[in-house]
Amino acid sequence: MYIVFKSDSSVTGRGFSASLYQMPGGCGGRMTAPNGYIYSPNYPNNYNHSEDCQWLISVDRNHVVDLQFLDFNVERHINCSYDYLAVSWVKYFASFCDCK
Ligand SMILES: [Ca+2]
Repeated sequence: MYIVFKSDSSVTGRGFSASLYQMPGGCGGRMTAPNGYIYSPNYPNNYNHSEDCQWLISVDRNHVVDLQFLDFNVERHINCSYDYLAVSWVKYFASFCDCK
């Protein structure tokens, strides 16, 4: 699983926290993080402008990753063009932002 967090050059938010656990199921990859947490920089204080953070989560064969957001607060934008968290897993890709 590849996770990217980016912010642009203006307006920041608290960022995010998320828990990670590997669970039976899925296939491929190598285990480097059985469980734990990831945070945006400076969390729970605001992250900085122009952040570019990347996490690579590898798990054991026959395991998948359970990623659960505990908090999520980034600059709001209707098209996620400013600050966002992107998650990719083989053919799966998801992008998270505040587009309310
Ligand atoms: Ca921003």
